[in-house]
Amino acid sequence: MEASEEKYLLHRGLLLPRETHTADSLTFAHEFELRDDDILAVTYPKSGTTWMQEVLPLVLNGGDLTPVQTIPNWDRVPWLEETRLAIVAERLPTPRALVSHLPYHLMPKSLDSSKAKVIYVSRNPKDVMVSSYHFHKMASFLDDPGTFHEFMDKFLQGKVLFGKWTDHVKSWRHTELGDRILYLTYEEMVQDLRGSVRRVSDFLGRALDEEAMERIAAQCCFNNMKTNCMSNYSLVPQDIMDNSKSPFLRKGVTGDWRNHFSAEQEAQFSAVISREMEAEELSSSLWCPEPSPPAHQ
Ligand code: PPS
Repeated sequence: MEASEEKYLLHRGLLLPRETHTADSLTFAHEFELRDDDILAVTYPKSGTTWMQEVLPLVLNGGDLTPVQTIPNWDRVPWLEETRLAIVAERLPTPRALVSHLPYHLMPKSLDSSKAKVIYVSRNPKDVMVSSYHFHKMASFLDDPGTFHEFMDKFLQGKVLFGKWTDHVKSWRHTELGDRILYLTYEEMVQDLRGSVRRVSDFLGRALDEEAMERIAAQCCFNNMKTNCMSNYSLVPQDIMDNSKSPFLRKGVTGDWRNHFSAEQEAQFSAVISREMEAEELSSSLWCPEPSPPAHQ
């Protein structure tokens, strides 16, 4: 089944939800003047965006909880490509933190000409797909996902939001950004949140004492974010995002794909992803992170 025109905008070959994207918002993003001290967290959808919208303001404010307790995530760390940016851009504090789902080649020119920094967060594509499948059930501005298998076919063909996962990850592995880009994985954030926050603060040159680090890690843990109405999308009207169908902060774990994929589906999925990542020099553990299985059952 093709994506509905009513719900999606086609932008440079990518499907984007009309609910939050317009031709104007995409032009605004394209022409956006990034500043040297801007920070952009980039993700393929369902890879840790909301998490970074929590982590970044805390790191940039030395662990002050005020922004994450008083400003909804979409205004506190807005999406580069969404309509809200034009509304809130002028009042963003400096240094500005933004998020984006765009591939590298659709970044504004100012990314190259500025010294803005990028944090690229990736997640195991099987868990990305599972998270996205449930998200499609609760978000009325997206097409119904159909069966899990139908959704898997669409995901592998890139007939989903922001196109193919493999294209996105590859585009951000080959940039001219040098030491201006930090690669993080959702899996390492789950495994060691404090260590991940430390990597972010070191990358951004923000010294944080142990107490601030502790406060940030506590604020950003799944259970806390799940109850933070500024971060859990409960402020969005239910007819747009229905948390009773599937909460936006759903499980927050690694490896949930095991509860969804049959052995055949897993084999088919992995074969396609491996083939498309074949030319990458990276080992599969880097682009397809998987926590080690327990030593014994
Ligand atoms: S979106 O729609 O692209 O902005 O979604 P995104 O925020 O990238 O991804 C949503 C998934 O991230 C999980 N999440 C977290 N996991 C662990 N800890 C914390 N603090 C956290 N915050 C968000 C969220 O639960 C979604 O994953 P699933 O697997 O569906 O639970």
